[in-house]
Amino acid sequence: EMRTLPKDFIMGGATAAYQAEGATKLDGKGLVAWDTWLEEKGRYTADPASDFYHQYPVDLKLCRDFKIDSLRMSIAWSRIFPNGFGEINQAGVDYYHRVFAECEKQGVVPFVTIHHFDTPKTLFDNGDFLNRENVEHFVNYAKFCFEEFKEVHYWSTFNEIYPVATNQYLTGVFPPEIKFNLEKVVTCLHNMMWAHARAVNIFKEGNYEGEIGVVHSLEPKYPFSEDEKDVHAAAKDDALSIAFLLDATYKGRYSEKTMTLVNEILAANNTSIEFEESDFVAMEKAATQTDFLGINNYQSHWVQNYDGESEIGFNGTGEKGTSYYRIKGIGERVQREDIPKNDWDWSIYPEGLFDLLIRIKEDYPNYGKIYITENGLGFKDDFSDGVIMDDSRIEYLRGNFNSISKAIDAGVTVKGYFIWSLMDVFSWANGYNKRYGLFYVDFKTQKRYPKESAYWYKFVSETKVII
Ligand code: BGP
Repeated sequence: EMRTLPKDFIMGGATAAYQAEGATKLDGKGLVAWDTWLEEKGRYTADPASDFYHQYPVDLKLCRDFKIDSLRMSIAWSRIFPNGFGEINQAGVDYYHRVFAECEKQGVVPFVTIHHFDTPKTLFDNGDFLNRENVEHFVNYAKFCFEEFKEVHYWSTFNEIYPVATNQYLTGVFPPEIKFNLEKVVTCLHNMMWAHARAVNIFKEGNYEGEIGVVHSLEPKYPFSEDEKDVHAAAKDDALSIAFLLDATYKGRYSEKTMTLVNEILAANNTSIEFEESDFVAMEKAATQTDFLGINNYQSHWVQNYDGESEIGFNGTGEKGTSYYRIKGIGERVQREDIPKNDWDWSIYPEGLFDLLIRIKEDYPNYGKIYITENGLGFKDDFSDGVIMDDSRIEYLRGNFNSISKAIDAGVTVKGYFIWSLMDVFSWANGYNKRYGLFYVDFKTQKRYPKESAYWYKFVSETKVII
């Protein structure tokens, strides 16, 4: 028997400014660290990406035609404030008003992320979120957005705080390429959660219309075996990557259990952390008035005990089997042979999403409501004469939708889903061969082609039956 979704369940598509817009230097946009970093690497750049800067009417028309109710997108901070603060670039402000007007015209609801991996370069070079001055700049930028873009009624403060912290300071696959610095990781996590809280409080104090939340990347961590040491390794990985952020979001401080594990990780890396007590005042206030949790979930991990030095193998090319992940003081993430993976070694395990949703309901009963803000399958899609038969993506989606449907039946409030991604976009650390879109993008001509999955998605959106 086929499962269903609630009638009012939102079916959306997700994008991010830097990955979709292109036009990285057009109309007064300020630089981001990625611009220079990618040029130096020489592998690929984010120009023109999917040219959303010019193609947004085409993409929004596709949303309408394929029954995509909502577009998750982000505002590029450096289009508005080229230097991160101070002088305003009116062309950038006007651009987003045009995009939102087009959303309105096509009946597509914008879900807007304020920060999606693209801090203006001046602030990034000055320490990004390790520097508490930049928290002030972020909060002012967020406030500017609430005041200016009244046509937006769904706001996310940040996209994926944990990947920001770890890709920048643990695995080093994002600029500034710092590796294994756990002190910076935890500082970044905390400062961003404090910044998030302050933005939420401003939104609520200002009585702006709509909902505000945060988007966390949440990838369940299971022990690889029942061995006590593996159980402990998984608990530590979970504490840093999941509990730390959910505690901050919904309790406004870190629970003793979480901090014991996080302190153990820090101690193993010869460091420690102290927080400013006053930060928790803003965080506790925000915890009671956060409207929703955005969940990005692609995969799950199995963790075993690891006693050696930290070492990372990052698969950014889609050469299957090239990744490894071993972190001193945490553990080693290992593949389970019986669980399928994509070419980038990401496990395909829809049960993980179900477990995660249940866990949130149990551990954070004040979570409000959940939107799945990203989920999808990275795949080297086969393009033949305009036809893309992406059955593995459909199968992936079906599994995850079934998990969501089961979780809803078990009492979890999940109000919508945004597939990553609406159309093929630029992938930060993988470039252009890792495709996720419902719409195939020929990056040379910028022509869009609906994949088989787009027709599947349309059917599910219309009927709410998971076929
Ligand atoms: C999330 C990001 C997205 C997107 C996605 C897919 O971490 O929020 O911006 O990139 O992952 O990841 P990737 O492009 O690395 O496959």
